[in-house]
Parts: sequence; structure tokens; C-alpha cells
Amino acid sequence: MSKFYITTPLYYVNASPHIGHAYTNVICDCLARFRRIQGDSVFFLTGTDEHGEKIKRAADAENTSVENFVNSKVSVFKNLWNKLDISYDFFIRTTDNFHKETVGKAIKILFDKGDIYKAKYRGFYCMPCESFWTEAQVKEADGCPLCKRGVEEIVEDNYFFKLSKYESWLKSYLKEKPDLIRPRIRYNEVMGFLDNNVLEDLCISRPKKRVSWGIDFPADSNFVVYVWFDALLNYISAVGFDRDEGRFNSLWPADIQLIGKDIIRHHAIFWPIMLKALGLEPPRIIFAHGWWKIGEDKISKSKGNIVNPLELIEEFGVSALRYFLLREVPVGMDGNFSYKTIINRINSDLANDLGNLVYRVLNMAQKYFSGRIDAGNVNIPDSFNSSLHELSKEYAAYMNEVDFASALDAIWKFIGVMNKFVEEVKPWILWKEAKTDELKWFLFSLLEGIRITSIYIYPFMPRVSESILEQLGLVPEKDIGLENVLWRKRTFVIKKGNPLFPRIDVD
Ligand code: ME8
Repeated sequence: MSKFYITTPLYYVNASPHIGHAYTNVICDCLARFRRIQGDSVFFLTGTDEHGEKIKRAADAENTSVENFVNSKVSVFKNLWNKLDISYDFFIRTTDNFHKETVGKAIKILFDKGDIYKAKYRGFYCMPCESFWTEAQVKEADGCPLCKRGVEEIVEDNYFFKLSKYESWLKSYLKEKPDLIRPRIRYNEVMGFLDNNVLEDLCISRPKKRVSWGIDFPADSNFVVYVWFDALLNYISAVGFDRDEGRFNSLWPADIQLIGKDIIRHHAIFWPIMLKALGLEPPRIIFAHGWWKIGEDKISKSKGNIVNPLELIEEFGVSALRYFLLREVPVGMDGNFSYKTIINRINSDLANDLGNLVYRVLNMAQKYFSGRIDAGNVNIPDSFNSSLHELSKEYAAYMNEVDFASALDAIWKFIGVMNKFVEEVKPWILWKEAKTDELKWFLFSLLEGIRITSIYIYPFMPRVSESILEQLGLVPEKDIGLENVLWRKRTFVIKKGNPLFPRIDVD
């Protein structure tokens, strides 16, 4: 059994979560569930990023105290994760006391080491992105390089973290570990950035007269800590850094940190350097997925083109939404969101291929054998054998690579084999000709095939997997586990339910 520590970004609470936030957490949930059914000991962390002027202003706009505002937004996020079946183990808030203490301690360690100093700062600030840019960067992008909006010039005293001191270390570390930043296109982006730019020291404080809502800068109460420096430290504060050594050593380094490609530099440059300076190992993998877009535009709260995941759950159900997000676009690439594509996916893959198969087979089991099918002749059909063999060989490899589209393809190939088997064997003829043994073998094969499929799809659609197993008369808590994907002799006692995925009519 290995440990598996997985993290999502901490989302800003200045607005409600949209489909992009849902996407990252569904990816992490799928990986966490896969690791659990593989028998690993998983720690899955998510949470909220609650400091900074952007959040204070959002609270002011709602005429409420910032404390009330962040508390109410946190419930909105938790409610969404609950509805999306996100099985996180811990929800961290950057306003948690233990986190604030860790940030203070980390800064003190870096100060004592000589990695933090005070100096005059001149820069260009983008409030929506909570990011500072140099004059050259702003000129080149004609505004904020991330969101293209206007920026504010700022000159003030501040504290700096010596990123530059670690530049050559980072370059050689990343050269040695070309698989740390994934997919490869993001690794190349980061290496290209490091090759073409000299790293400047990072301004990690904000004067309180300008930014009042944040963690007090240790030993200088005129300042608060820069939100990114505060938020990145969550990944170690959540697992006991400088508080619970045993726990921390058993979980750190994180095995995979999922982010969107928008925040790759913070995670692939600032974060490993912060860790190195603190004497800690970088995470094993930083995986940046692509963006959901509408047309050419990234879906984003500041653009106002958001798609509300709660409405999609209401309309299509949580399993269909999870399936769509994980199947439609290879993780790492951008995807275009449209109702048409989600409906097509549901009707073809879920209602037709999977839902119909389960419904028909359970119906036949009910009709021909009153729902009780024992093993009889348990020889696995040849076509099942080769397809399942391939699936069991490929599944874990694809899942470990976060290649969900290929993992689902392999599962759906087997579903295709089962559907073809029904068409070829023509059970209604076996019934007419009273070939009971053959009919039983046929149904047992399909039930066993469906049972195995339900385990493979569990990380993607846990509810569907559980519902199938219950309809097969099995106990999900006991039967979901990758050790159970082997073909076995057993007796099924069917408890047929409703169709899993009703077809969606399109006008
Ligand atoms: O950046 N497509 O928080 P944030 C796919 N607080 N994913 C998207 C997306 C889209 N259109 N829009 C957002 C922050 N995301 C910081 C992080 S971590 C220490 C601090 C997802 O609320 C994606 O995961 O702006 C992206 O990286 C994240 O939301 C940004 O969330």
C-alpha cells in the first residue's frame, strides 16, 4: 500500500464556483478514488483562498463583513463538492488559525536564513489576478499578461523573497526531472520561461494601508503577507508542517498537485523554490490541465461567461456531468463547452452503450430466470477474455498517467464487445429453443462483465457503479476494489432498478 497525497488549487471565494473549478476537483476525485480502489492510502486536499483585497472588495460590494462573506462562500463551495461527490479528506481555508500560524513560521524560517529582505518596490499590479508584473511584461502584453486588463503602477516599501538565489538550482532540478511538470507542453513552457527570463525576487508583503485583509507579516504589523505566498503554503500547512512532524513526513512530498494551466508559474517556479528554501522536497508531479472555453474565451468569473455546475447537475445528473468532463477532452488540453456535446455524450455513451446494456441484461435475467443466475458453465467468452485482458493491462497505466480519455476508451471497448455479444448470440432464440444452459451461460457472462465494468467506472461515476452493483445484488462497499476485477464463479440475485441514464430528447 502506498500513500497518495493529492491537492487541488485553493479557489478564491470572491465569486461562486463554475464549471472550471468543478473540473479540477472532479479530476482529483477520479484519481483519489482510483487510488483508493487500488488499495492506496489517500489524502485528498481541497479548500479556499480567502485573503486579499479582491475578496475584501467583494465583501464590501455585498455590504457585509469580510468574515461573513468568506464564511458564506465557503458553504457554497462545500455544497458543490458534496453535490459532485468530491471525496476530499480535508478542506483547508487560508483563514484557518493553524494555517496562519504556519505561514508566520515559514516566513520566520526564511527570514532567519537571510532569504527575505526589505526594499523599495516598483511594479504593476493586476487586482483580478492578484499578480504583480514588471514594466517590460506589461508593455509586451499591453496590460496584464494574464487577463489583458489594465494594471496599476505601485511604488512602496515591501519585503522580498530571494527567488533569484534559487534560479540555477530550479533549472537544474527541473532538467533532472522532466516528468515533474506535466503535460510536456507545460514543462516546455516553464523551461522556456526560465531560459528567457532572469528570475526577480518575489515581493511577498503588502502594506496594510493598501491591503487590509490578510495574514499579518511576522514582526512587522504594517504589512500583510502576499496572498499567493500565503495560499501556496496551504499544501504543507494542511499536513502538519512544523506542527506534526510524523504526519508531515508520512505525507510530504505531495504525489500530484492538480492545477489549471493559468497558475503554472506560481506552482512550477515560486512553489518549488519556496520549498527548497524551507529545506523541503518539491512535489512529485505538478499537473496542469487545460481550460474549458466557450468559443475562443476561457470560462471565467471575471469574464462573466460562467457555466454553473449546479444547473448541469440538476439537468443531467452528477454522473453524466462527471463523465462528460472526464471523457470529452484529454486532461491537459482545452475543451469547448456546449450543451450539444454534453447531450450527445450522454445519449451515445451512457444511455445507449452502457445504460441500455445493463437494462436489457437485467431484464432478461428477470424474465428468463426470475432474477437468479448461478455460474453454471463459467467459461469466459473468447471475445470477453481478450478485451478484459487488455483492459486490465492498460487501465492502471492510463489512470496513473491521468489519461482518462484512454482509460474510458478501453472500458467502452469492452462495453462494445458485450453489446456485440448480445446481438450475435440472440438470446430470444435460445429462449424459444429452450436452450437453458446456453442462455444461462450467456446471461452469467454479461452479468459478470457488467460487474467488472462497474468497478472500472467507479472513479469516474461512483454512484453509477454503486447502483449497478446493488442491482446485481452485491454490496458496493465490499465489492468495489481492483482486486475484484477477476472473472469468478458466483450466483447473481438481481434487484432490477430504473434505467441508469434516460435518453435526452433534443428538439
Ligand atoms: O487561481 N477551465 O484561484 P481561482 C478549467 N486562488 N479550469 C478552470 C477554469 C476554466 N475555464 N477556470 C478556473 C486561484 N479553473 C488561486 C489558486 S492555489 C495555492 C491558489 C480552475 O479561484 C483551474 O484549476 O482563480 C484554475 O487553476 C483554478 O480554477 C483557478 O481558481
